[in-house]
Order: sequence, then structure tokens, then C-alpha cells
Amino acid sequence: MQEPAIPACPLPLQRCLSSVAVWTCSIASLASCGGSAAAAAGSESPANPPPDSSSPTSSHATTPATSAPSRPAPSASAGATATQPTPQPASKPASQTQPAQTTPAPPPRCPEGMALVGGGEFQRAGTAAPKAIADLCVDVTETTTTQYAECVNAGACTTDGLDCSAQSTYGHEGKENFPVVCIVYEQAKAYCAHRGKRLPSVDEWEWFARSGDEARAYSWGNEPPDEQLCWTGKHKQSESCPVGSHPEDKSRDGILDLAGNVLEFTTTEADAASPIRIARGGAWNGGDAGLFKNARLGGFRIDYRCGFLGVRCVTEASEVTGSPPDETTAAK
Ligand SMILES: [Ca+2]
Repeated sequence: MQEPAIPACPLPLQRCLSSVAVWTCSIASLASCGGSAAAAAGSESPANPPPDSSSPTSSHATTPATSAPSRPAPSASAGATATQPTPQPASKPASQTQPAQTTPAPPPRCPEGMALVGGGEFQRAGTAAPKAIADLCVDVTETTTTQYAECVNAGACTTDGLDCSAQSTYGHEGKENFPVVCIVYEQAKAYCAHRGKRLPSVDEWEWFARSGDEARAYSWGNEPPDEQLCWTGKHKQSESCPVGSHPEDKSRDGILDLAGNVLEFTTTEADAASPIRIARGGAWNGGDAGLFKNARLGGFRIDYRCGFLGVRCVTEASEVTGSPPDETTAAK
């Protein structure tokens, strides 16, 4: 009997077994074989017919060989990649990958021409209890004649009585950078208000003159007055001095002419029944060292005019933080 045509197995070492009726390949099914079964069987398989189906060989033949070359199974991830690409996060700039930084609040800042003075608790001599002093911006110099003239030109200040003395400065050529004098209390208040500021209280004045907790006896320290201020103690002084011309008469915070040059108005009354306002500091016409101590009080009637009394303005630092009220017109 002629043997049936046998498909060839593509793998020469696979044991393609033959029998009269059935041909199997140990790995692949017959359907996958092609070509000459004789060539494959001849080289690998015995020429005798294979045992019957009960033989181990037959069993082996119908069971997929464990030695068959295996193809790498597609991994789940690879399949996912092929059918549904996983989006990869775009790289971010370093600045976006850093943890958020907490920006500290900016410190208070003062307009040009003003110094920042930290607040604190201060009990002035002769008072019953300490007072809280806020952070302040303080004019570095006394108000100059030029600055007051700007207020006059703006219609916010008056020229009444400004020529009250031989030492008056308003309207006198060459006195532009001298402290304005001959003003009364209301004129001083009006000037500060025009600048978005105010007069200091006597506690505030002494606080920034003594450099806060440093408690200096004089603006510069505890040494007695000498050449560092505009006064008459060392040399006869016939008038005030240009503001800032004695740079050693300076507080810790850089405020000038607190001891010398001209006295400065405060808002504090000497007592409730009096029209007196306490002024602080000393003046060009003083020659006694004790007149220039920070703790020394001086009183003037609110309508008093003279050539040695001027004005310095302040404002709460919290009110100008981030938005100075008059930066373009601050003290020069
Ligand atoms: Ca002064």
C-alpha cells in the first residue's frame, strides 16, 4: 500500500513520526509541516512504523514538546505599549519641580529721606507706665526751607510770620537747606500733613533720639557734646546750620541733628490746661551740655515763633510698607 503524502516538518530535528495512517510531529501539528516527510523522517525518525497510540511515544507525539523553541510571549506591558501607549510626563523645568518656597514678608521700608526706627516699649521719665512705640519712619533731617516752600507753593502751608527773627530762613537766599524756623505749631502740623506724615509724640521723639533700647544720653552716645553738633558750647553760633552738616549728631538709625541745630515740635501737651507743646532737642544758641540730652523737655506756646524752633515729621512704618506715600517728594 502506498503511503500517504507526508507534509514535511520545517524543523529537521523534530521527530516527525510516521505510521501507516497517522503522521505527527512532536511539536507542531501536521498542518504546519510541509515538504518531504521522508527527508524529515529519514533523518530523525525510525523507518519502522511508530507504535500505536497507547505507546509512550504516541503519547509523547500528541503532547506538545516541552523542548520546543519558545517564542517570547509578549509582555502585558509591551502589549499595552503597542495598543495603548502610556503617556510619559513631559520633563518640567527645574523651577517647577522644586517645592514651593515661602516668601518671607518684606521688611518695612520708608520713603526716601526717612529712617526706619524699630518700635518697642518705653517708659519716659516722670510717667506712670510704659507705652508701646510702633515702628516709625522718621525724617532724617529737620524740615528745610526748600521743603516748606514746596508746601507753600502747593497751597497747603502759609507764610504767616516766617520772617519773625534775624535768623529766619524762609525767603532768604542761601538758606534753602537750613531748617525752616518762625513757624508755629499749626504750621508745623499742616506741613507734616501735606507730606502724608505727622508730628511725633514726645515719647516717640525720645525713643528714636535715644536709639530705642540703647538708651543713649545724646543722639550719638553718652559722651558729652563737643564738636559733633550745631551749638554754641564750643564756638559762638549766630544762627542755625545747614541740615545734616554735623553728621556725628546722628542716632543709631541715621537720624541727624537731633541734639543740635533747632528744637523740634511734638504733639504732646505740657499739661492738660496749657497751650504749651513740648519741644525736644537742643538748638544752635544753646551752650550748656545738659540742654542737649535726649531726655530733656522744652515747652513752647503753640503760637510762639522764634529762630531756633523747627519741625521734623514721622509716620507709622506700617502705613508706608509697600506703598510709600510721597516717595517722589521725600526729603532731599
Ligand atoms: Ca534738632
